[in-house]
Amino acid sequence: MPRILTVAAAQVGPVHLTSSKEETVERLLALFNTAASQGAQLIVYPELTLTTFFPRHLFQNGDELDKWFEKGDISESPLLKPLFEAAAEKKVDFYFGYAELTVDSKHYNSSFYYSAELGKIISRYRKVHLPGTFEPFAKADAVNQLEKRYFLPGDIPFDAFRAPGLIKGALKKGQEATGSTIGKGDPILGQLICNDRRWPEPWRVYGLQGMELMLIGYNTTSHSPELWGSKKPMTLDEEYKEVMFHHKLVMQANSYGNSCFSVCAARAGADDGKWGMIGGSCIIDPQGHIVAETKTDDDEVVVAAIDLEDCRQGKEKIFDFDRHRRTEHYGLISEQTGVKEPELLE
Ligand code: CDT
Repeated sequence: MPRILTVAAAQVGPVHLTSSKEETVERLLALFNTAASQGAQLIVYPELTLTTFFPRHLFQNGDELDKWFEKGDISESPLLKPLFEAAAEKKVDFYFGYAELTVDSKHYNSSFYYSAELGKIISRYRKVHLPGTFEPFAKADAVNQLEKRYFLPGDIPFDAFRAPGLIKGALKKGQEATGSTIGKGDPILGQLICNDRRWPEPWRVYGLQGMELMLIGYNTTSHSPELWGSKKPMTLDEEYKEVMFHHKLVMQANSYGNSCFSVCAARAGADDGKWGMIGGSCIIDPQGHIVAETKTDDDEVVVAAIDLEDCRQGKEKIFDFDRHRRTEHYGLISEQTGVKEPELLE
């Protein structure tokens, strides 16, 4: 049975150090209206959507740092009120990445999922894989990524969740007829943030919960030789292409390997005219094909109607986990963090 819904990636172009959060929210509303006018029922915004990618800069702890964060419960934020209102009025769900400062002063790189049907946030997530370094690089012109300094690793499990109201005729609890309920209910969603997408483990944990649609926001710098570690010297243009290649590689491969759709949205372009970040916001199908993709590094929306029934082929054949996975061989994945090489030969 078809289970069709229309999804969108809302890519956000440059946001400068001097940009106010209010002017950024105006842009997010314009993207919202464009996506909604094209029938989007679910919009994915980027990671740290409200500000420039501040972890590239060194700030002192305290007010200088905390001004980049949203304090307390984001659902009460006056700043985001217009977006919550638009979503409630137009009946559009959205995923949103932001810097979270909890009431007990913990800093996280977070996202949430707002359900228009229920009129509230129904799922929260905090980025688990924090890239970069704690200390800035000594080299004066290095591009830093101080996420380990500014954020705690996420403490929320990779919990898949169902979002109501997106698919007509979705099977509900208590309506089960004979036969399996698998692939018949409301869509099963997962959330990740940026660097998480490069790690197969979280995808698989979601995949094992039947996840059908992964939502991801990202800020991916196109020039960061200290962190990307390319062996051969590259021009800026070559670097951009290489970073874009790896972005699509992990999105396509992990969507394929878990037989799910995915939607990812970039904070793209050159913040302050100099800090390059890739675009490449896209919607990917369970066979790993890109079905829609942005063409610029600016504010841009892509929209596609997807049929979650298309997840069934992979989930029931080549990636039927129940029949094919061999967990007796996977122990190291959860027991060991770093690499232990076999002993040297005589
Ligand atoms: N924001 C974020 O996680 N960015 C990382 C950059 C890695 S280090 C240059 C990413 O994986 O895209």
